[in-house]
Amino acid sequence: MANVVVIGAQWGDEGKGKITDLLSRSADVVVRYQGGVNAGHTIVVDDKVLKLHLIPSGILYPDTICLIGSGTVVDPKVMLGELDMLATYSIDISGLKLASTAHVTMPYHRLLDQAMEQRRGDRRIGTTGRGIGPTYADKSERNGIRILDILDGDRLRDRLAGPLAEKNEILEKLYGLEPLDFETVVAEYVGYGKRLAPHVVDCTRTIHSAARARQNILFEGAQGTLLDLDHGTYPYVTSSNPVSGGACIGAGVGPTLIDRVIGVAKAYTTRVGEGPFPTELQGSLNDHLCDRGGEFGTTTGRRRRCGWFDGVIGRYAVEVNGLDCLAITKLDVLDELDEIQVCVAYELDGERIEYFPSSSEDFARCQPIFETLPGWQTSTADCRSLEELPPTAMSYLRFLADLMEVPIAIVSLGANRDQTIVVE
Ligand code: 2SA
Ligand code: MG
Repeated sequence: MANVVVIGAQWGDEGKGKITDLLSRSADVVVRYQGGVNAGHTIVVDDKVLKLHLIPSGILYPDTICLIGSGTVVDPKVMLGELDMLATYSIDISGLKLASTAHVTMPYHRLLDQAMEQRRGDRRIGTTGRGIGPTYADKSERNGIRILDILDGDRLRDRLAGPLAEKNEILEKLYGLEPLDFETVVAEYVGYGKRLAPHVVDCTRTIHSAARARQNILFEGAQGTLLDLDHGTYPYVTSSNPVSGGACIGAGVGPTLIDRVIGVAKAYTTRVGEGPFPTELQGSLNDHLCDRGGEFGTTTGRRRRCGWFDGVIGRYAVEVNGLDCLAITKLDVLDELDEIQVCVAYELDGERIEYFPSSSEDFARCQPIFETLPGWQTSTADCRSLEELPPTAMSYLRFLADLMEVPIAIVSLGANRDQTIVVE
């Protein structure tokens, strides 16, 4: 399998969890390289539905090392909750490794994320409220607390004193919130550190010793391309780099280590949170996709906005990630429709454009130009090969592949592991 990066080609929730679960079978190491507990993947194994936010889905394979990389931000309380949940299913967690250099989401990050959102009013971003932005901001400002800092009480006291005093002032004066007690925070986080310590490793050394042993490494992106801090619909983005290049930074590898990049896209589009979304549907079609696709956030339970497949952002995702191929998920959600639309270009101020505009204001004015394709109105849930798919469903897939000029390598037709077609 070699070294593979799996990324979301849309706004997140493309079904990456299922695809990485599939690929994890042949991976020796699975690495998360960005994001934190804002992510959420749902994995269905037999009749068990597991919801994970931080821990890679590869944890289900006992011999796989799962590394939460340096570029992630870690809320230790949530992470320990996930470990406890996995323990109740008797899943072996000894392969779980956590980068000592990952940044820690502290209680003030969560409070600030929520307070800042409230203050933004109708300019809010629609964050998950999990403290992601403030944690990354502190990292950039060099005020962050890293995993290695919570492994030692004295070290944490030393690192935390300045930032906590400053945060308390902001919480109190700007937002009218209660300040946090220094010793209480220290005790709580040192406690988390103690429990996490057996999993803590040096991120780059772990990866490179696997690479030297020619093990297969799977880099698992969270969120999606259009939520990328640099390349997404700024400011309606997350605070990390979900694009494939983020794997190099967040894991500490050079681009030459990566052999293949797989983009995951839904057969339609969803977005959760605020920000422009040209192909968004209103009314009954939106409701149909949402209900049929179970489009509710794994982390916040928020209803996802639904729309048609957008080939313009698809092509953009192919370029910024250097995609070799695509996995198309949730094709079965379209089963009942008599007609399906695909956005092939935008109209911006009376002009046809085929590229993703860099300004969110321009993007918000883009009107989708659709092509209409026939639906198949047959269940695809039990199809196990391309030949078994209705010809109109095949034509739909071919249309998407031609539009984005990359082959489709995987088609997913439901949440279960076996509802998958791998194109040879
Ligand atoms: P944040 O919390 O600072 O990262 O939010 C900034 C924007 O990024 C979006 N975002 C997401 N979009 C889709 N899925 C995500 N994960 C969860 C899921 C979300 C949930 O799997 O469903 O449960 O609500 C995710 N995480 C961040 C977010 O909506 C903002 O637009
Ligand atoms: Mg998700």
